[in-house]
Amino acid sequence: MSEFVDISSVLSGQYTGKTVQVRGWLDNMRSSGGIHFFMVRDGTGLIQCTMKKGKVDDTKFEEAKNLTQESSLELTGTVYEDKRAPGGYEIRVENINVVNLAEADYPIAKKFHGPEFLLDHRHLWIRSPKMQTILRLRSKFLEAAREWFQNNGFTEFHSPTLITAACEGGSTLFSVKYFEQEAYLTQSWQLYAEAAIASLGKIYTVAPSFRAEKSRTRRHLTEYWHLEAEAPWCDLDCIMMIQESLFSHVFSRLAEKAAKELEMLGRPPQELLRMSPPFQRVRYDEVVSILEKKGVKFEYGNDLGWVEEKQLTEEFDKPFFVTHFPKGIKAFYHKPDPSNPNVTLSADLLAPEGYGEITGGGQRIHDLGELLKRIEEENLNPKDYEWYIDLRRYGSVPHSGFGLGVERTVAWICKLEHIRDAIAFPRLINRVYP
Ligand code: NSS
Repeated sequence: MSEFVDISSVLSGQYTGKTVQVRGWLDNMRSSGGIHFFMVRDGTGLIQCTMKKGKVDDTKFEEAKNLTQESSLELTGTVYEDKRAPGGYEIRVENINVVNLAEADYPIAKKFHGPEFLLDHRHLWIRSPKMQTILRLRSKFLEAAREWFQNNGFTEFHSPTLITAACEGGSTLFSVKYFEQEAYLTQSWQLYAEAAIASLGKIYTVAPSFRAEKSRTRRHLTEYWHLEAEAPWCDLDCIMMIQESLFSHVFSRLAEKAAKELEMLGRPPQELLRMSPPFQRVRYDEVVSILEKKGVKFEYGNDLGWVEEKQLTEEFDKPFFVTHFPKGIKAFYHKPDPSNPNVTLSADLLAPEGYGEITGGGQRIHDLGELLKRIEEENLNPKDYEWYIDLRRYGSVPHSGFGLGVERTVAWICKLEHIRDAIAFPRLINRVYP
């Protein structure tokens, strides 16, 4: 056991009056009237530490004058409750050990920097209070989601990243030289998940997906984290209800466990709770009429883009499902609606406030003949999908699934302007560094 304690536990008051050791990074420092004031952060919290001349060794007091922002330190001192200190507690330092004296020219000075500069210095910018808050909220979001899956009988399953056939159409595949063969980076776990449900039943994953998106938008990454689920014996309605139950759990957990982070990001927890399910279901053809009424130029049969989704979300104050997309704009595996085979049993979940699509999914084709027909209609090579087709030969059952874009969802929850801030090291059309 380490003799060091977390700053968060000091801020909780449990060490008041006691001597503790903390370690972390110097967020900033000032000196006045024979006292140095250090703000020290350790990833769990930020605390004021004061060092008074005469209370520490004189040379240490003098040396501390030269401490630089981001220096890493070990401090020993006594905890006092002090209303003047940010957070209400301070550590009065008795001893200091400088582990690494940071170079004086910390690139991220406390002044305005443009977005490209901050992206170039992302390795340092992730230390900023805003990035810390978002990354912590992202972690709590995934923790809550995993908890829901575990509580509801889903098994975590892992599918390969290197694959040979497109799931979501070939246009956004990244190709990789795989020895003498061409392979691709996966766009979704889905085809493999459909195989695994006959082994494990209900399953989920959280894994990176890759899309060679040529579009430079506020909601596209080329590498993003995909939370996906697949369930046998489940139809379109069932997969929408699964998502409602998942969001309901996540919202209440975040309101309970991440209230501070949500407040800091300008999203009061009550606002999340107010957006809890049920989520309205709106058919694609109704969407076309809504857009028409709003005077948005949109033709039946086109996919919803950023512009249309933004307009549409103005009509709703909670997430809502858009269902029954036409066959032509959905991947080959979507099950055509038996009552109107021109549309599919599909559902995308759109977030309000201009954010738009955060999940996509629906019911899959489970009939062999129907799948072969769709593969042919889409001009795909059945050879590329042989093993996937096989699943319809041996114990095929009705089944459904969905994929949730983690960054899109976090960006919406955190009210971010751009998806890049929902991930530590974003991969964008023009950026794979740092
Ligand atoms: O293409 S999707 O709509 N659907 C699938 O990939 C299905 N195979 C998932 C499934 O049923 N298992 O992508 C799902 C979600 C989508 O709603 C977005 O939230 C997110 O994945 N997504 C992205 N996020 C960030 N950047 C990009 N480029 C991106 N593309 C999709």
